[in-house]
Amino acid sequence: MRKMNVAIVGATGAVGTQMIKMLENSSLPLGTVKFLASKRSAGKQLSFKGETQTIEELVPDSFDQIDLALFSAGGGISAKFAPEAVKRGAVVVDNTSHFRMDPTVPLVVPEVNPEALREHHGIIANPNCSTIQMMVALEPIRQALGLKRVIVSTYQAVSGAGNLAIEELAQQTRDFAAEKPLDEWEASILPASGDKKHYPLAFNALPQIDVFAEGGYTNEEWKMINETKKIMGDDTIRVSATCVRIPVMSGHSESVYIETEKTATVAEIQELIANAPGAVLEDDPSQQIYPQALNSVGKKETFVGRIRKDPDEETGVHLWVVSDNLLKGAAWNSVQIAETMYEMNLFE
Ligand code: NAP
Ligand code: 3JM
Repeated sequence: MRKMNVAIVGATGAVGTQMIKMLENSSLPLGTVKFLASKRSAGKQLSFKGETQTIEELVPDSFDQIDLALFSAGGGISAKFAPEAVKRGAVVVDNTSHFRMDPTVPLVVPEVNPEALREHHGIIANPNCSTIQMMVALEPIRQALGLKRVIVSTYQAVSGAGNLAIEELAQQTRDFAAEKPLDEWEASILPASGDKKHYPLAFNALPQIDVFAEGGYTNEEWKMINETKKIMGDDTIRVSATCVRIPVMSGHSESVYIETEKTATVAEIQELIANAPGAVLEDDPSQQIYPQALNSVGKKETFVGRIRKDPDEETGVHLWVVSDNLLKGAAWNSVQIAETMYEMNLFE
């Protein structure tokens, strides 16, 4: 195929910055690469493959001659501009939640359901960061043993909430070090920028990610529940989630409890993970080996450990699942989707 012209929407963001790095190292045959953001960033410069590039303001005509558009600038921007990109002939990989549950839009983790890409109508949705890493860990178990039930609690890094949230935590941490009283710490973004109240994250744990919705669950929790069923193509899997933000910069951790159809030993489950694409087994309690958020940063894989049987439920298994939320959770999964589509000849 001829070279592919790519646009990155939200190129200055926490996700967009990592998209640029993933694209720099991608196997895709790149033509021009456009860096799009808001008017605030237009004219600023960044480096791509050692060359200086200028950021442009996002407008509908930004997508003329573009083959692939990677979106991560918020759901409202995707709602408005993804159809404009498709109209102009681009394939869109969208990182926001806007299109994820649309039945005409594939929701893809390449290790799990690459064949869904064949059904696309111009837009492919990248799942939520917390869903993606859980899918990498659970799909090999589902294939071998069947999956009846998932109960997950997350320990999510602040970088999943964007650059302003990262800066807010950094400032609160400096305030703590300077012994500033708690009531003088600034909190205007977290737990959810669109919500009424804001709380400090430094030295804290906030059991709210995104806003509250039906049944006392937050939107982030509903994303994990609904996306899991769609990606695994099975509405009968019982899923529940509790999503918690903790003061870690990058790397989401998850305590995942599952019930399978068939029983297996810990050693058998460890082998399934060790042989699974995109997963790395880090599980040796005798040597205190287990996945850690800090060690996951900058890596594309999902790390799995602490695998153990539930003491009371024969088919119950506990796992600890860690991945870089900005890479497999967002930028890498998106670029991997594009690379997979290229390999499947889905760019005409
Ligand atoms: P961020 O650090 O706040 O960056 C936001 C980006 O969007 C910036 O590049 C910003 O450009 C751009 N933007 C904002 N308003 C715009 C406008 N009116 N027109 C054009 N560009 C605009 O946020 P982030 O963490 O990178 O996340 C961005 C989005 O990605 C989120 O809103 C979310 O939907 C999605 N996301 C998905 C996952 C996932 O799990 N798959 C994870 C994190 C985020 P300026 O610098 O010019 O303001
Ligand atoms: C991760 O539209 C927005 O305000 C973005 C909110 C957001 C999302 C989302 O819902 O797209 C922030 C961080 C996500 C996500 O991946 O679901």
